[in-house]
Amino acid sequence: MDFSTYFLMDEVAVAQYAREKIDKFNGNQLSVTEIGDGNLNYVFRVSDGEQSVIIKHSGVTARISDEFVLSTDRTIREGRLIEAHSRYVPDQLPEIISIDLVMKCVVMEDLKDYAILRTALQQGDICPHLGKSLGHYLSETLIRTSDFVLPAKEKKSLQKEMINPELCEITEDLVYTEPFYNNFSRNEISSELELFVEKYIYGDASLKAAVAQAKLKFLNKAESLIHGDLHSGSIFIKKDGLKVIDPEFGFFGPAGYDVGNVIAHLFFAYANAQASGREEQAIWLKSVVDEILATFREEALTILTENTYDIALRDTALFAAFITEIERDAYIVAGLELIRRIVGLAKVSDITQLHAERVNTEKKLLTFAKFLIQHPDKVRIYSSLFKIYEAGEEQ
Ligand code: SR1
Ligand code: MG
Repeated sequence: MDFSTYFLMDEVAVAQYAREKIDKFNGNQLSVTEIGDGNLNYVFRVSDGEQSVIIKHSGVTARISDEFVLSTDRTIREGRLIEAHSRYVPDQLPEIISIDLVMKCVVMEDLKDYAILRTALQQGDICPHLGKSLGHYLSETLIRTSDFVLPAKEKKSLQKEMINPELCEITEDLVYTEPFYNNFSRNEISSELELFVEKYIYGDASLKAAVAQAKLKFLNKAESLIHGDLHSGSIFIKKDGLKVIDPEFGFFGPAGYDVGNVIAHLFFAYANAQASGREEQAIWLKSVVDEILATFREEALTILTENTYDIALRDTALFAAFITEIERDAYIVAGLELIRRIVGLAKVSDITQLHAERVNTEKKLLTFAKFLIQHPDKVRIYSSLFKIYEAGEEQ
């Protein structure tokens, strides 16, 4: 096989690639398994029985559907983004071993000692460090890549490298547009949910007006280098740490996008725990969301206070306003993410695996999501986001 021209590799090709290109395998006998469960790319685990690596590789269309035709460079960008974020949180990202510009693949550390957060949560796991670890990841990656800390020219040069129009377009369509209109074929709801969605989502003009404002922000606000798809399948955990993977949707966008995504997926996990009778875990999940937000706020303020390099931006009131605005954006994004995963393409198993409780859970989450999108400024009246969720009605 010739690896000097791009082709879409299968397991056999990846084995030969690894034998030829990865020093530590040195021509050894290798086993290769495709283990990806994402929507876009292929993920191969390569092992010689003792050591293993992950090879992430992209095709010319998305794995989920050929209707998404995408540049294979997305994997290169993803590798570079992991390297960029690794400057701040090296322990919370996989080590990048090599990036192949021709074969459009990234060789990285195999996180075999870690579990996927979504799977672990569905199995009932409790992971005490989760809130602090995620708050730390979010503050380090989002605040240190903002204009306060990253020198303007450096930020603009990284922005050029991280520009991501194709995958941003997927987000613009799937998160900010399609779930709010009944004429998109990629939306899919059960017949029991139809009337509710027709009336309260497709039929709500003021909701659409709030979403329009949020979409404009996503299109315009080049605030921080964001992950862009921070759901519980992109987070790997173990007893004493976590690693964040898969930032293929990353670009310089609104910092609140990542914070809001994490919150939404913890609500999915909470709803799953509640519907499945895992009360202790549900109580713990509430504290995780509070801890993420508290840690984010505290660490963001410290980073801004200690590292704002531009004298003209060194203003305590500005720091506080900046963080408050990120939180506000995050509430709105959490609402959008909840709606798009219930109404639009790319559902989450936390919800699809529910049976009798599914429709009521979906309605409750949709009602909560609408509140977040339409009334982000009212959130601070409540001691916790869960109080709003539990209230269960439009406020
Ligand atoms: C076509 S990709 C569908 C979704 O999967 C990813 O997880 C992103 O959230 C994207 O919107
Ligand atoms: Mg992904």
